[in-house]
Amino acid sequence: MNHKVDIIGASTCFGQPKLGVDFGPDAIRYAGLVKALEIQGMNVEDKGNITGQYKVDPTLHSAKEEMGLLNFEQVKDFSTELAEEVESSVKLGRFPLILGGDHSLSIGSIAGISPHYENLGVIWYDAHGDLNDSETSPSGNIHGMPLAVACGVGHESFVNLHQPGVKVKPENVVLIGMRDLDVGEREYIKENDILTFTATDVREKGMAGVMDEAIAYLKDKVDGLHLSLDVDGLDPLETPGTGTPVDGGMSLSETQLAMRMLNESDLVTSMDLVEVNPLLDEKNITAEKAVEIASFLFGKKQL
Ligand code: NNH
Ligand code: MN
Ligand code: MN
Ligand code: MN
Repeated sequence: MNHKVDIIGASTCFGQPKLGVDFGPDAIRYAGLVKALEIQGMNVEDKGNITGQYKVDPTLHSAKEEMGLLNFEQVKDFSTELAEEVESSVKLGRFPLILGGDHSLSIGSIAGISPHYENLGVIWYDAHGDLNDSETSPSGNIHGMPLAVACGVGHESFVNLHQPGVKVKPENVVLIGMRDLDVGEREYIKENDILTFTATDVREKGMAGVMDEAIAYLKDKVDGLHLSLDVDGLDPLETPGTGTPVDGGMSLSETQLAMRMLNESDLVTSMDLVEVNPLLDEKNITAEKAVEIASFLFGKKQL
């Protein structure tokens, strides 16, 4: 595991309609992220927040649509700025830990990371596939699309953001925790044969079994591994402070186990920790669990 960690706050809410997820990065900081990682021996640098040039207007609830994409301009601008920041972190040999913010930020984070790898792997830990495009999306919310974009599907200015071309091959993707997939996403997963573990697969095989399979599948073919963890992958009883909760999710202890196994695999080179919305939370417990999850990825153990 890279010991040099850059914390990059991705303070955006334009990928979905609920205000407050842009405060996620600061909520995670207030829950003690920097200290928690320093205790694990990490050299941590907090790079502050990326905001993009567009200001959030809390009185304005109607998002502007462009070709079925809500807040298209804002997401494009934000992602471009984030990709630059993430790329400079990777270039310095540091581990970018990107705090969200809604999941549309992964358009930018993956665009900044992938040029530095021949074969970037991605683990998408989420209730959702985030594999929609403007045609399959039931909502027009771009936070349901970033993995499709990374795989080369979607609006060309997203697909070619920061660097032209496909950022991640579908055969290098593993989905974990899926339980709310849209019709078009299911088709995409089948057509591209994406290794997928639903929430009930986790129940059936156990998290250890799932992570063994995921790590074995990725380890010999990828030269970098990006973990994109949406806190709605966990059960809403664990992480209520998120915009689109789905029952039947992972527990904190299953997630800790997954993180411990990833730590031991030594494969992970970057991470998004997203969809923490303190305005929907109860006493910041979702941010506290986000800190716990990151701590386990960086080596925290219970004994
Ligand atoms: N699949 C739905 C959509 O595309 C919901 C996406 N919401 C998420 N994704 N939180 O992780 O609108
Ligand atoms: Mn989700
Ligand atoms: Mn570049
Ligand atoms: Mn997501």
